[in-house]
Amino acid sequence: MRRRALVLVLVAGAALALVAVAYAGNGGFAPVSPKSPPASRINDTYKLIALLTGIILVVVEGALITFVVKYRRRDRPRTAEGPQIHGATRLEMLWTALPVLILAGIVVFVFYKLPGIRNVPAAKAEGGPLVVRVDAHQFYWQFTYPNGATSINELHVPAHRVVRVNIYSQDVDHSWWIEALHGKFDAIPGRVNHTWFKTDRAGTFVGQCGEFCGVYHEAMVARVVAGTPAQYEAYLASVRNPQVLGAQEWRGTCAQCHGFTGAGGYGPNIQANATLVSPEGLRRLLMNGQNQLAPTSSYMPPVGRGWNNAQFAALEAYIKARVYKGSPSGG
Ligand code: HEC
Ligand SMILES: [Cu+2]
Repeated sequence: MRRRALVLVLVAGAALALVAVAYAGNGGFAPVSPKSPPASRINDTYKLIALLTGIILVVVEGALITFVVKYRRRDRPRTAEGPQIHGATRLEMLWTALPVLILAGIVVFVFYKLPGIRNVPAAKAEGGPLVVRVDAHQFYWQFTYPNGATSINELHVPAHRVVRVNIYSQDVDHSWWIEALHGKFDAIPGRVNHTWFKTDRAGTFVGQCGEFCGVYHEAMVARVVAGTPAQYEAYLASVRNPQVLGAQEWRGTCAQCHGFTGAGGYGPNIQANATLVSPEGLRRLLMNGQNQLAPTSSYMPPVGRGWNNAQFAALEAYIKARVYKGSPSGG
């Protein structure tokens, strides 16, 4: 009677667990569905390994449970010895060879898929891939397009176009990862990594910095927005506008620590800080970072390292127009 109740509870528990997974759809249980060739090749590899390990799990656990039930003690005395079996050559060969074959199969499959994940297609028909530079910063993503325009946290591309991403870091290790589009690639200071993608549809694909990089690591969310070629061109033209760029810079970087109005947060209140309206002082601060103001142990990273003049100018103009509340002449 008690045993039957126990079995019932276990079965109900297992059923609930499965229902939860099914209901959640893909609630983080499996990888997101791929929308670009490298991601779908990675996904194929995941599926093969999941299938093989799934079969192994069922076979091994099934045998274990069967044997536990079948060869249970029953009413034999506790001290009774089981039969002493020695040597089962065929079985031993089998359980040695099979894992070797399975592992070899996985290795072959991975090496078969790898070139399609790593090598950027030549895309000759479109005049070569669209090459975009990604700079990882504490704590935002910066994108530089072939015409020199930049954007923050949002990368716009034409859908169905091969995009090569060159990945740089301006400070510490980060990791560039848009799960639906490609694998995870580290952004390492002093080194350039690259990956590629080609979205199979228009849409927005969200990614997250994949390497813990400091206090606002979790805020390093990147969006890849794929649209028509005309939408892409229009976006490039829009970020040429210093006001748009300045707003992106303020919101994507400074506001994170100083608040949207500059009233303070992790970083101090800077609304009336004279450095904001001193172009040289501001550049020095943004290129080098700072850790001086007592009694705080918080640190401002060199958020503007690698910026060009247009980027600094756009930020200065935005700050003057929208943030700075001190005396107009500055300090
Ligand atoms: C990761 C958090 C962070 C970000 C991002 C950040 N700051 Fe700071 N900021 C700080 C901290 C912390 C301090 C105080 C530094 C210290 O202790 O010296 C600071 C100080 C400052 C100061 C005061 C310097 C002084 O000596 O009075 C100014 C001005 C400033 N930040 C402007 C900016 C601007 C402009 C941006 C965006 C381009 C920005 N900060 C981005 C954290 C940040
Ligand atoms: Cu990061």
